[in-house]
Amino acid sequence: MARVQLEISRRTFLKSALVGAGGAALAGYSLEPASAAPPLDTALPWFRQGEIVTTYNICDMCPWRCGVTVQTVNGIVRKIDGNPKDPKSRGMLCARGQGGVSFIYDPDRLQAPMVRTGERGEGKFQEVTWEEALDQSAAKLAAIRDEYGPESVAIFGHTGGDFWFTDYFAQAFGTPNAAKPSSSLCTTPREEAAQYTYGLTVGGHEPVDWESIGCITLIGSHIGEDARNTLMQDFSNAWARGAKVIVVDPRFSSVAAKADYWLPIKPGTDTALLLAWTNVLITEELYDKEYVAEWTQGFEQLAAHVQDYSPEWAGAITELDPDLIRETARAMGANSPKAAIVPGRHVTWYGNDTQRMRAAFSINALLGAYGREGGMYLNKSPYIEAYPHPPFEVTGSSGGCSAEPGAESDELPLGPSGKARADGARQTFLRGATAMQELIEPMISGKPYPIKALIIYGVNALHSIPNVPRTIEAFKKLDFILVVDVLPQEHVAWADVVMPEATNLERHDELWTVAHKTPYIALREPAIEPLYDTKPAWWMVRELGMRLGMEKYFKWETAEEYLNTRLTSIGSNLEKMREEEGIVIQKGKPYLADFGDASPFPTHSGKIEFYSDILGLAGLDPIPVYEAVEPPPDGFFRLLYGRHPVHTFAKTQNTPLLSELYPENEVWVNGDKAAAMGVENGAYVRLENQDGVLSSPIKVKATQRIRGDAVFMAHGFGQDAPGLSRANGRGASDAKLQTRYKLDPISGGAGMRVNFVRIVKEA
Ligand code: MGD
Ligand code: MGD
Ligand code: SF4
Repeated sequence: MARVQLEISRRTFLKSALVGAGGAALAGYSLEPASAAPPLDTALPWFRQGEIVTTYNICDMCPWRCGVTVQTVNGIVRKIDGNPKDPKSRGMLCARGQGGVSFIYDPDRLQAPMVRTGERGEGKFQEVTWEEALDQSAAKLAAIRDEYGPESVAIFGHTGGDFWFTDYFAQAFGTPNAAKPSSSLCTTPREEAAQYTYGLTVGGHEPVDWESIGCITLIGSHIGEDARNTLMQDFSNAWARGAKVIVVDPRFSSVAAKADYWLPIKPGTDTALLLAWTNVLITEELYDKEYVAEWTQGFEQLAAHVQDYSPEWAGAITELDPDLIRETARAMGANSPKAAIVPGRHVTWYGNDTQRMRAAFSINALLGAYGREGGMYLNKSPYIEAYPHPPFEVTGSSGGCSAEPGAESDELPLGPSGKARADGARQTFLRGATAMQELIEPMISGKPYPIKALIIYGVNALHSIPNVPRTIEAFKKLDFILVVDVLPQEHVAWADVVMPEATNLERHDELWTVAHKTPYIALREPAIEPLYDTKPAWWMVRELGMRLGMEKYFKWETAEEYLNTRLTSIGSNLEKMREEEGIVIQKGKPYLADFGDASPFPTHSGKIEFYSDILGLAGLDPIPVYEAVEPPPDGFFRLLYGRHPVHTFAKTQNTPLLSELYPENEVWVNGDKAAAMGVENGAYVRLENQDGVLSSPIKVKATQRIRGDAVFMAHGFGQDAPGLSRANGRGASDAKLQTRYKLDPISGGAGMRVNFVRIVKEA
């Protein structure tokens, strides 16, 4: 891939002293913002230098979104703390949340709107006024809409403000092709599995009833490295209380070190383990018989299905001791109903992921956990009305390309959700469920219909979507690319127009409404004025909408007006939200008992479905079946990847404080394997994948904490973006080694653990 640079010729006046000094990417880091702030009296600590102004916000350092309080003195953000009233943060933050101040004052930030002057990918831009950037973008979008229809504009969105582009603007503009990586590259299989099993989604906040859980099972979910604040608190409390912990992971993760049982499973074989656990729970009668009789259907079929799936059968497949399989099933059964397999979050692994998740959810039902104290509670959404805009052109979820009327296609089966959905058998439809990676191909081939323009809002497109060369091919073919970001990330170099956004601490946003045990609504309000010449997303979509003839959707002129209108429906407004410390908490209905005689499970049968007629009718397995995954070729390891505690995806590697804590990633290699290959701990190697793609150099962590058939690396490094003065060229990228993915036929999720690497020693 050609190395990109970000060259900016400036012709607009910028307020920033740093920009005035001449460069977009200045070396060094100062907590002082670039805007004209009053000189600081360094003899005094910050909290004595002026009035402390507290505002309420939602952390945007990762998608978990803890509620925070922000303390500002003389227009400078000094401290972010967890909002004690917020059900997610409860007054605490993780390291990345604490890094939020240094994220907004990163001097590498995008500072003004820009238009491309060189070739796409060269990274050559000229700064322009907002008028020019908006006029140019609107003219391009209008021309493409008029010639090819609104569906020919795709929108990729993530991060805290994605609602404005991916939901509001997309629906008003009329494109169904809006997608979020947090769906088909992350959670879609579990959401689909939950709907086929319970008729309910898992939702953004996994409903594990941590307060009194007795047995926690984690499958490929590594709390502590996956550093979601609330989960770390909940897990620690449950562990300190003496809850049993079972961890299934080919790697001895941080949480495995706290477990009663660690099952170092052969990668890709989890469904076999789950079926064997089901077998033990049923044959040893450890399941909750009353619950199963009252709330489930298909038990007889399930029992017949798993009768041959003994621990010995699974032991041969998973390379786990059959006695350990039996013992762990018994530990779950002994704690029923206060026992659950935690749903996990990033579950797009091997392309058979919905069935694996269904096998896990069936076990939770056998344990009688769903809707029971100490198991899994039932999430409830908070009550608040939507903004009363006229009906949108496109509503509900995007069907991606397969949503085109009459465009059901075997070649491109999976807009949102695969075959079952194409057969019209789905009960609900999630907008975010469009399979992002499936929108790339139509940009190249024009089939089943062309996608000609792409808006990328807060998505790190060259680090989050597998098969990077294909994405670049698509970038080359598109007629127009608009990027809205805060940093000069790698994909920014491919934009025609760049719009720099104000960060979460500099803007209002849509309300954060969280389905939860205690449903709640949280506020994001600015702590300071936007730095540089940046603007919030709500303003950008309104300005674009007005230029595109969409005035009827933008009767509100400011975010405050929009938010106040919504808040009126719960008898509140922005001022009252502030008095309530930024959070309104409502009452939930977490347990079955809260529903009286009614069923909380909106499936066809009104029961939890071990056997899914809908999947069966669509020609898919009605009960999960184990399917072997392709093994690594000789001399290759399976490439596993995941989170590092102080970084989020590929977005914080340049954040000054976080970069200092962990500047580059390492590749975990089994110690015996490393020794046999003559590779030393700490040595730099390259990884070459099955398609001959070679990584940048990466340091070896030789350790007995990983099996011999896989290697592991933290996601998000190996960036080729010269505008990122700290992250550029550090470590290696997992995404670039993922030239392949396997599509889940039910959810449209992209299984990314199907790539293999060999170790190439550096000369
Ligand atoms: P990030 O790297 O966090 O990941 O996919 P992404 O959300 O694309 O990218 C966020 C982007 O938003 C960055 O470009 C950042 O600079 C920008 N940004 C930050 N703050 C703001 C803001 O306030 N406004 C705007 N406009 N932009 C902002 C995550 C996705 O990736 C997910 S959810 C998962 S679980 C998958 N994980 C994963 C993996 O582990 N490995 C590989 N190889 N691919 C993966 N893809 C998926
Ligand atoms: P991963 O980080 O992908 O997923 O967090 P998780 O859902 O916990 O974790 C991968 C784990 O699965 C690793 O421990 C790996 O060894 C193991 N594994 C690999 N293959 C297999 C297998 O075949 N079977 C089993 N049983 N295990 C396997 C993702 C979550 O993290 C998400 S989606 C988000 S949005 C948040 N992002 C985030 C972040 O960016 N940074 C930090 N620090 N925390 C985060 N928390 C959240
Ligand atoms: Fe912020 Fe950490 Fe909470 Fe994520 S888990 S929202 S980074 S405090």
